[in-house]
Amino acid sequence: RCISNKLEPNVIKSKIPDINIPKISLDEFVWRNLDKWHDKTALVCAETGRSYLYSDVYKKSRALANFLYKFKGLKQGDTVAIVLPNVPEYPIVMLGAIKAGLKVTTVNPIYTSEEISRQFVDSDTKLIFTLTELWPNINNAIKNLAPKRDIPIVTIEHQENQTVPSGTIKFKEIVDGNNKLEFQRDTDFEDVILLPYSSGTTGFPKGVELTMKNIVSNLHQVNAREFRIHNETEGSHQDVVPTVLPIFHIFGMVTTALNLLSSGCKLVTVPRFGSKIFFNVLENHRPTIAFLVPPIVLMLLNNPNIQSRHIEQIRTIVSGAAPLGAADIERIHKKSNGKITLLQGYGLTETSPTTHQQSTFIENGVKLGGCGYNLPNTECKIILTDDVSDKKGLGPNQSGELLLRGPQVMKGYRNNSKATKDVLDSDGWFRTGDIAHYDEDGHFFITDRLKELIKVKGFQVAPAELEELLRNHPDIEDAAVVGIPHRDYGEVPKAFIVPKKDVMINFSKIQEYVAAKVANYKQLAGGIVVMGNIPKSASGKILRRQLKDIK
Ligand code: 4UV
Repeated sequence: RCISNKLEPNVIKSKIPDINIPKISLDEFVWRNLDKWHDKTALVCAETGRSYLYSDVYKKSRALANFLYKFKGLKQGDTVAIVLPNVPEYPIVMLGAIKAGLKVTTVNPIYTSEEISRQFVDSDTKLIFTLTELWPNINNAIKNLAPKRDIPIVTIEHQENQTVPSGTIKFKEIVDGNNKLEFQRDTDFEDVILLPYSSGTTGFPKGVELTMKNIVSNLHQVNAREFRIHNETEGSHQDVVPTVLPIFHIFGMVTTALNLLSSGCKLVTVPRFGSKIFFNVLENHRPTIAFLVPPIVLMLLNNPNIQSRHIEQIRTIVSGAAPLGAADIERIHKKSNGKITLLQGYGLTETSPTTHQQSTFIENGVKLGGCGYNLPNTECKIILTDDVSDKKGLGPNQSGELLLRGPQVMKGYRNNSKATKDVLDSDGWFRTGDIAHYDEDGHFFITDRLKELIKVKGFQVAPAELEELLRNHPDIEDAAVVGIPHRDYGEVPKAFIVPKKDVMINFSKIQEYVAAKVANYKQLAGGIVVMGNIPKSASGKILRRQLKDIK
C-alpha cells in the first residue's frame, strides 16, 4: 500500500502530494503576512517580562542588518556566531544577520570556553552576539584561539543596568538605529545561511551547511495542511508557544522559532529551563501548543505542582529529538483529560530538521511509538545495514538504516568532504545512522541508533570528543565512551578506560577533569569502568555494542 517509485522499489513517498516550494528568501517567508499581526506580541521573556511586538522584531532586525552590512571586516557569506540562551532578541539577531547576507552559527551558551573556541575556529567566526553575563567566558574563548586573533563582540543586556564590558558593542544602540533598509544584497537559494553543529554518524561535531533552500523548503513542508501544528494568528486568536527547546538547536531554531514567527504566534522564551519557570509559563501564559523533547514531557507528567488544569489548554504537543515511551504518551492523554494530542516528530540537524511527523489529518497518522509519515517532497528508504553498498530499499516491517532524500537535506559538512561523502551519495540519499522500519501503512518507527551519537535530554554528545579528552589525561592509555539508558535523561555517557601501566585510577579526579572541560550534560553520569583493553575491530573501530552490554 506504500507509494513506491516504479524504477526504485520500496522508495517511500509522502502520503500527501508534493507541494510547490517557491524560490523565496527566508526574509520573504517570515514577513509575508506581517501586516496581519504587526501589532501583536511576537516574543516575551518568561524571566524578565521584556517583550517585542512583531513590528519591533521586523524593524530591529532591519536596523541590525544595516549595521552588519556596513561593519568593517564583514563581507557577504562571512560567519557570525550567536552564543545566547533563549532570549527574545535571539530571532532578531538571526533574521538581521541572514538579511545582511551573513551565515549564522549557533553555539550552546552553556559550553565551556574550550568548546566555544573550537566552534569559533572551525566556523571562522567574524563577529559574536552574546549576553553581558556570558562575556567573561566568551572572552576566555577568544583568548584561547590559535592563531591568536580578536573577534568583535555585540552584547545584549538580559538584566537591566548591567555594566557593559568595555570594548564591546551595545546591541540596544544598534537596533535603535535606522530601520529602513539601506542596501540591496541578494542571497542565492543555494547559499549557506545556517551553520549549526552536529557530530553526524561519527567523530567530532561538524558544521552543518544549511542553505536558504534547505530552510525555506522545510518551513513550507511543515506547513503543509496535514502536518501543520499551529494556527495562523487571526483576529483575537494567537497561539502561545513556550520556547523551551534551545534555539541554538535546529528543533528550537527552525521548527519552533522561525516556523511560528512566520505565522504570528506568541513565543514565550525561557532562558534557563527549570521546573519552576516552566510551571510559571504554564500558569501565566497559558500555552496552546508546544514543541518538546521527552524529558520535558516527563516533567509535565511527574511534577506534582503541574496539574491537569495547567496543561488542558494545550491542543497539541510535538515530541521529538529522542524516543518517547508509549506508556508516557498515554499518561499525557490521561493527565490532560484527553485534551492534548501528542504527536511524535523526527528529524536531524542535517535535514533542517523535520522529515517525519505524526498527523491527525491522515488515516492511521498516529500510532503509539511511531514518528509518523514523511513530509511532502521527502523520500525514504530502509536499507540493509550490513551491506551499505547495496542500497536497495527493504519492504514493510523490515528493519534497517533509514535513508532520506529531499530539499531539506544539507549541502554538506563544512570543510569536510570525507564526512559529507560518508553520509550523502551522488543521488542525494542521506544516511541517518538510525535504525527504523515502516509498517503496511508507511508509518515509520525509529527503533535504534547505528551511529555512535549519544543523546542526553535530547542534546547531542559526541563520544569522540570525550574519548579524546580522556586519552589526553596523563593516567589514561585508551578510552571509549558509549551511551547507556537513563530514566530521566534518555541516555547518559559511560566511559571505559585503560590506565597507563602501574597507574591507580582515581575515579573522582577523572570525573572532575571531564567536568571542567565540557558542558554539564556531557559529563560521565553513566560512570567509569576500568578495563585491560578496549574491544576493537580488525580495522581499529571501537566495538561499542560489546561495551554497551557490559554491566
Ligand atoms: O541532529 P539532532 O540533534 O536533531 C534532532 C532533531 C529533532 C527533531 C526535529 C524536528 C521535529 O519535528 C522533531 O520532532 C524532532 O534531534 O539529532 C538527530 C538524531 O536524534 C534522534 C535520532 O537518532 C536522530 O538521528 N531522534 C530525533 N528524533 C527522534 C530521534 C525520535 N522521534 N525518536 C527517536 N530518535
